[in-house]
Amino acid sequence: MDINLDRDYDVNSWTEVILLYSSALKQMQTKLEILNDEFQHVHRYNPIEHVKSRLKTSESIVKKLRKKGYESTIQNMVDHVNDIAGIRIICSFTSDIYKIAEMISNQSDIKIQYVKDYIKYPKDSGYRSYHMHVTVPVYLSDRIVDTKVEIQIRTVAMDFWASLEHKLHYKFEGDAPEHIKQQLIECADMVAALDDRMLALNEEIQAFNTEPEK
Ligand code: 0O2
Repeated sequence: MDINLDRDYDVNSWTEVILLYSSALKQMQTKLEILNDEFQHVHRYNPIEHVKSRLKTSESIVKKLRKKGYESTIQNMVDHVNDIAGIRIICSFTSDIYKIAEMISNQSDIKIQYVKDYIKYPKDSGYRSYHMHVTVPVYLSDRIVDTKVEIQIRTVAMDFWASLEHKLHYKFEGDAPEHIKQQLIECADMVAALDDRMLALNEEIQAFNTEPEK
């Protein structure tokens, strides 16, 4: 790692910054648990299948700074790397994604910085997911720090594709042959079609359950 840690000031800053990001993740995880429990209580249904969280590795932070043309300093990392704290929410249906995003947006202490809807506008790779860049307040002993968190919301099927694509791409160091890229795009389209079909099926089943008995 070549983030400059040769001065006490930087070591302290690094530890403090990491403490903030990991606290922000804990804060978000609790919020999501509460939302899911309440949703289960009211609607007898869990929109969230599971949640994963991670802090970006120092190597990955340095790589991103380099890619964006910034020096590896703690200030640059705080200012320009928006996904040091990352939460991934996996749900069953595409409609759950927008429900969860709305529930998060409705929390008054969460500030939405920007949203990237890669479901309406998939990436060229075929990647689909809904990204929210937010800040959550972290309450320290003497101040409150709004801390950045990237929230990725996707279905089980989108997550399956993204995990495998990530592994395959890693093998080619991001430069896969054209025919492999093309097949991955086709698989992403199949995943999207599967999501649409499962959603339609779920809606049909829900309507069937609520139809009055004759
Ligand atoms: P990792 O290991 O997942 O953390 P910004 O963060 O807004 O300044 P950036 O970095 O261009 O800009 O963000 P982008 O492309 O909107 O989203 C970045 C993250 O989304 C990636 O994180 C991946 O997690 C995921 N992602 C984006 N595109 C793809 C894709 O084509 N395939 C897969 N599998 N995942 C993708 P990192 O930093 O790459 O790594």
